[in-house]
Amino acid sequence: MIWNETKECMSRDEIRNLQGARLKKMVSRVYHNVEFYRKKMQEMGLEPGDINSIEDIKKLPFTTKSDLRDSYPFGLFAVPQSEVVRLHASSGTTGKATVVGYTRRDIENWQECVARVLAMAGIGAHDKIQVAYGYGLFTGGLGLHYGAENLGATVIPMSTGNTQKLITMMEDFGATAIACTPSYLLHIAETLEEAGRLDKIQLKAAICGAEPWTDNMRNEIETKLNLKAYDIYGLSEIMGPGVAADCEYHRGLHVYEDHFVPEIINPETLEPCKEGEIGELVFTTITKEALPLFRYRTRDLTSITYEKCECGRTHARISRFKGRSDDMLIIRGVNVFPSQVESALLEMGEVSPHYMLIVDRVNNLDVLEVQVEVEERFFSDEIKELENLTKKISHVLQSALGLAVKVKLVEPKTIQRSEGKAKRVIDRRKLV
Ligand code: DLL
Repeated sequence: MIWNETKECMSRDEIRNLQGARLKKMVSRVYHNVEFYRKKMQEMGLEPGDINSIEDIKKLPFTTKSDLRDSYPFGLFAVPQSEVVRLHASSGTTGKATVVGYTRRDIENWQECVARVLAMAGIGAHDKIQVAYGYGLFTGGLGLHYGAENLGATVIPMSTGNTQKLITMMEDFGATAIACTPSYLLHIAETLEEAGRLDKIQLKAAICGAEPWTDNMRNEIETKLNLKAYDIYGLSEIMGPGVAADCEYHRGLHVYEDHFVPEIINPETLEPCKEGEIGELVFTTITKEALPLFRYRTRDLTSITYEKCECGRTHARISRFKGRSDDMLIIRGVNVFPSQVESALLEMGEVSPHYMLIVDRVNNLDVLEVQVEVEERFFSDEIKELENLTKKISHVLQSALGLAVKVKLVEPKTIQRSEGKAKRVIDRRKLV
């Protein structure tokens, strides 16, 4: 398959013309099929006929995660349910998931984008790739899986959770590539090192993403495992993994602009940022059928360049992420909002609303500790009661967050109070 020449090396004019034509069609379809957007456009005095070129994208309304949450589960879908072939979901601030849907064509486009990412990393039909992102509602596992199959590679669908088995299969099957979060890959590397088995593996490429990581972390991964590590970005609302990825030059992530139109805005003023200036990344989907979104505010902070890359690709590139403009934490690839912890704790009724999230990286794995204040009596009574409450809270939080959590109960007034905004999170992870 010739990914490069046909789709990734168009001139800037060709890209903009293609985007304009696709945007025009998309806006008209959405106006007729999605009440939410029709109303928004009507309020702004906007009609589909007002969108004629890519420059007109600025006339469209923004979409936020809370718009998706408010229309839970399918309110923003633009096709009848019979055309939806897959659903995925990611966690949201109030415990309700954000639901995303795909038509058959959406899945085809998704697997093509992921196949491009893998091809850019030098992976092909002769490779065996272990997919060690979580399978299920999270888009990581199945997203990488279908992309790799589309490319013709041999997929080993590991999912997460059993590092020893993963390592055994990596050796026995002779895996040549792996896809997982960068922190998990470092953990795998350390486990291999401790077992003295680093020389037994044949990995040559790693496709890492779903959480922020730095070039230092990339160097560490590459040196320890003797492979090349590539950055893959995406978010479920827009598609999942494969919205953007980097090439062998690592000069930013190429955005698949034939499907997603990126903009960088100032998150306060909502005005566009200049090329190279850091701001919030916003995406408009121009080919999505089931869940097309106008100007979706990702909250991810980055900058953009439209210069052609040394590799020859012409799509816009975004720099590695500088953080988020909201308070979402990403722990082992799972999105965690402090407010989710709060509502889960408060629903239990037995604990005070004073809590603190402490995130750390132990043996390269992110660990979340939740400290919760409980009544004095728990410390004077039988130790059993304290243990039972700890277990109960761990259980409640694990099911609310979809993540194992260490719970530490503390005495009243231990957690620092604040008169202004409460500080709920201590993030001790240093991105090495
Ligand atoms: O994390 C999709 C994905 C799966 C991407 C596997 C890459 C690999 P969500 O769970 O919806 O989707 O989380 C999306 O994760 O807005 C970013 O804040 C963060 N994120 C994803 N990739 C990267 C990356 C998947 N390469 C949120 N670098 C996004 C930094 C990333 N942050």
